[in-house]
Amino acid sequence: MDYNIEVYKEDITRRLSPFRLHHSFCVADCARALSEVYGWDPEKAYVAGILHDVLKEQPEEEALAFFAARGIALTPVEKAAPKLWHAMAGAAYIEEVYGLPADIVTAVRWHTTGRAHMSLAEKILFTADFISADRDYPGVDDMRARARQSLELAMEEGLRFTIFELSERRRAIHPDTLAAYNEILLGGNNDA
Ligand code: DGI
Ligand code: FE
Ligand code: FE
Repeated sequence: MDYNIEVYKEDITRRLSPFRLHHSFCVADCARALSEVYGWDPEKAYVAGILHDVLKEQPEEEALAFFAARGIALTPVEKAAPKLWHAMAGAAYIEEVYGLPADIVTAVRWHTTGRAHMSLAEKILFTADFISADRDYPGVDDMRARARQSLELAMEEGLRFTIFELSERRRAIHPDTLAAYNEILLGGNNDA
């Protein structure tokens, strides 16, 4: 499939601040590199990275109208966490507007929370968002080392950090975040 990468770049350049634009390019490069190691299509990974935060700076009222128009109902946790909306809206947007394939769409859809039974594409984008070149939190180099060993190792640590931070700030943890964490922690697909 041919991807109109120049069109996607124009789209994010129009929609995102310079800071987040730079982040998107870094995630795209990182997702491509991880794909070369772990075996997803590097071009798809680059596209997913470019577009993963495409609606991150969409005004909240617009996001809510976007969901309402598509009959997408938010759970109470989602209603209380506008930071989760860009993944839900972004996935619907890139599917509708660009007709992108399901592996790219689901990678964008779950790049913020993760979920149980993640695909390779989902794991690669989720991990790339944590370790891209623009990230500089304490411990990021350890995260990069983990990601070279295994995606699950990096994801487990990333999810633990997210759950810790959110609980410190008295924020709700999305069930998909917990499902992703529990599955990796227990070492496989442990339903129920
Ligand atoms: O879009 P980015 O900033 O690059 O990164 P992201 O899509 O991973 O978004 C991170 C934000 O999402 C961060 O502020 C925490 C929030 N978040 C992630 N998982 C959960 C969550 N917020 C809630 N309330 N619950 C979650 O499970
Ligand atoms: Fe994001
Ligand atoms: Fe991001």
